[in-house]
Amino acid sequence: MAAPDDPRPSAETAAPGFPVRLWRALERARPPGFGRTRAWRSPLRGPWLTSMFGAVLLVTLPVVIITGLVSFVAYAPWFGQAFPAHVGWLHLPYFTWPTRPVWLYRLNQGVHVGLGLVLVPVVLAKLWSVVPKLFTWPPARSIAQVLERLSLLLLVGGILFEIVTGVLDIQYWYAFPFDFYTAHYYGAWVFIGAFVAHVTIKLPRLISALRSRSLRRELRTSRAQTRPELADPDGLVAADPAPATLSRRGALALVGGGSALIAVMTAGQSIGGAARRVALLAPRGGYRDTPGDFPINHTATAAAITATDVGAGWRLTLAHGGQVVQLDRAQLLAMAQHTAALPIACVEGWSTLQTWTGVRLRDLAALVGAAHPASAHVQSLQRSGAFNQATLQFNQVFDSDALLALKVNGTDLSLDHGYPARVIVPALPGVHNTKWVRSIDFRDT
Ligand SMILES: Nc1nc2c(c(=O)[nH]1)N[C@H]1C(S)=C(S)[C@@H](COP(=O)(O)O)O[C@H]1N2
Ligand SMILES: [Mo]
Repeated sequence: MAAPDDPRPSAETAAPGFPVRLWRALERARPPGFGRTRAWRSPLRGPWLTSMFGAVLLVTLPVVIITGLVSFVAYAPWFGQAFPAHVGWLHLPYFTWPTRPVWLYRLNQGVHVGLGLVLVPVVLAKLWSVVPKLFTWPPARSIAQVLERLSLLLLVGGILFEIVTGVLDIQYWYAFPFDFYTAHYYGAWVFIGAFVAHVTIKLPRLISALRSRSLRRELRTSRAQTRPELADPDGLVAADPAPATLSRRGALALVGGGSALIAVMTAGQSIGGAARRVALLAPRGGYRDTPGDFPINHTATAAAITATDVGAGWRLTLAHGGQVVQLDRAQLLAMAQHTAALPIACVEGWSTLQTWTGVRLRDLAALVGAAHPASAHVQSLQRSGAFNQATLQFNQVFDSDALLALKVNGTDLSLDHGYPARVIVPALPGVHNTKWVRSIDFRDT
């Protein structure tokens, strides 16, 4: 029996009113390892340390959440081209995705993926700091606690699911039998719900716990001087703490160092330049970012584009209502050429800034008398896959830097980058910059 003045919950006490029979049945069903509060002995565990990690996540996770949901809107889901295509009311309010600043999507996606990865050590540290609570037994002593633990299951399960599906996607390892985007999207909403509930319940506790110790003092406390926090009603502090093998300062440095290392090893995929060379964790990190060597996402071989597809017989078909115009590459090169430095920014977080030359999309629209089209549907020569077509908004067609690119960095497009012609539009999500373009249909409605 725990001493009556011991506020720590233990397996031996049940809340008043808890059915004794049920409690005994639960005791008999106790799985090995559960309910052994004395098995968790780190003297670092306590509300202050948990709240430090919690505070970092409280400030940063909303940024990951918002950029993720914004990315969905950037795909222009009203054209039925977002993943997943139909989400009902489960999205941010729609707005026309702007074309300026040109780095908008690059920044959004770099932050979503980069910050998401950088926070993994913090998430793991926070889980470590509360792990004894996952093993308490009986699993709940009251209805309120059942609900709380259920929300924690969604919270912990939700974030781990988002991390795993996110990482597997950017590493191109489709290890699961369901659609990544659909799972990641709905998983996000499960997590968001649990996150909001958790913050609402825990915020006062977080504030009081942060006030219980001084960060400045902790940063000056050595391992030898490290003592457990005061016993807390949540039972985070070890009942039988072992001597410290690490100071709190050391624990914070370990987690911060892990995050910094991930930052160094991934940021280069979004920033480019010399940083890309040390972006060893990023699958699109190996490129030198020189004119002839910047990331290729899907090769011509993978897209089954053949030499005859893009040979002398290639024609670009422009359509608007009943009007149809066909142009070969020489005719496109004879039109007014425009050059713009624009990024390709993939949903997976990597991006690259290159200098593109080609014909303005609005000049192509004019050829078929499309003065004010609502949208433009671009179709690739590529026969299969989900990325072989895209619908552009009006502003994405009429921006002065919106191009059907024929060249990049002064030379003809390579086959892998979309020869004979590809779309490049400012701030457009990478996936909609269709390569190996076959036709553009300007639509008035
Ligand atoms: N036809 C076609 N266009 C495509 C793709 C594709 O698979 N097929 N991939 C898209 C994606 S997801 C991105 S991020 C960019 C990458 O362009 P890059 O390979 O030239 O870097 O092209 C886009 N255009
Ligand atoms: Mo992409």
